[in-house]
Amino acid sequence: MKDALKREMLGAELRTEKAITWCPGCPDHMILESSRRALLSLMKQGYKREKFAMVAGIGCHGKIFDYLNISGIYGLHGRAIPTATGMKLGNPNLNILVYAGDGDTYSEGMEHFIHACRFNPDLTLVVHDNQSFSLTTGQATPTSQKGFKTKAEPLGDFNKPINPILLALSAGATFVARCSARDLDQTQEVLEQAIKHKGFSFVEIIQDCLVFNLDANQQDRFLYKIKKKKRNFNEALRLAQEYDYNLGTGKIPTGIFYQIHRKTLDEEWPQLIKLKKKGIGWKGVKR
Ligand SMILES: Cc1ncc(C[n+]2csc(CCOP(=O)(O)OP(=O)(O)O)c2C)c(N)n1
Repeated sequence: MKDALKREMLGAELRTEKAITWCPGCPDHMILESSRRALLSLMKQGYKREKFAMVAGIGCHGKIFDYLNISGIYGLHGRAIPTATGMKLGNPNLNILVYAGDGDTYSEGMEHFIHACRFNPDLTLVVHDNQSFSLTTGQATPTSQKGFKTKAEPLGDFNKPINPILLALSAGATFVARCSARDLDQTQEVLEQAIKHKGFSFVEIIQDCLVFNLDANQQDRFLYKIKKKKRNFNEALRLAQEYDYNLGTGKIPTGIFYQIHRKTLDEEWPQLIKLKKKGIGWKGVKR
């Protein structure tokens, strides 16, 4: 009885009983906390807990699946987005969050990322971008800074990093934002807006890896918040180019770069529109 009560209380706070095994001080803790606060705030605004679901990728970031108390699926490395798209098509009434790493999203899962920007499924993608494949002990990802030395790249990564904000904009994403994990208030606010957005919302969260990419820790002085306003596409493109993901150079704008309305994947599908209106999932089961 005591245990059941404890579980119920943890559930109400969206926490679980699992011991958190992220490194002390890892910004993944902060992404968990800003997500928890965003969901609790949305629940106060009328969102139902049982309508939230998540898919997590594989990596340090993916452990958020064990700590945030909502339903979902632990995905495969690189395949969190298609898994979430399937969930959304199965039950168009869910609000689905996808938690993925930069390795997960921009390396193994790059094609899914680009097509999600194009197809516009009504999902929220949260990328924990620590500029390294951290769970596998720190190899370079597509956003690692040029020259990043690792055990696998002892001479330094010779590739130029991609710019995920620029990529998402050019692929047609309808909501594009960047936050710093350490800014819990801004991250909470942006996550709420992203979840409310009808369509594919992409939230890139800059975070440190305290163990494998120490250079990525020195970025705070470059961060600044962009004005909250409706921005046209060219203005968003210009802002996106202020930071090229090579560390120690340029300003790093944070906030919502761009938001536009376009029909979502499920709005393009008449069968799904019907199910959505009835509030039921694929098999006619009331949810
Ligand atoms: C298909 C597949 N490829 C590779 C792996 C090995 N793998 C597991 S975690 C991981 C690194 C994850 O890096 P990232 O997505 O950046 O997340 P982080 O650990 O930095 O949070 C890799 C390469 C795997 N599990 N499955």
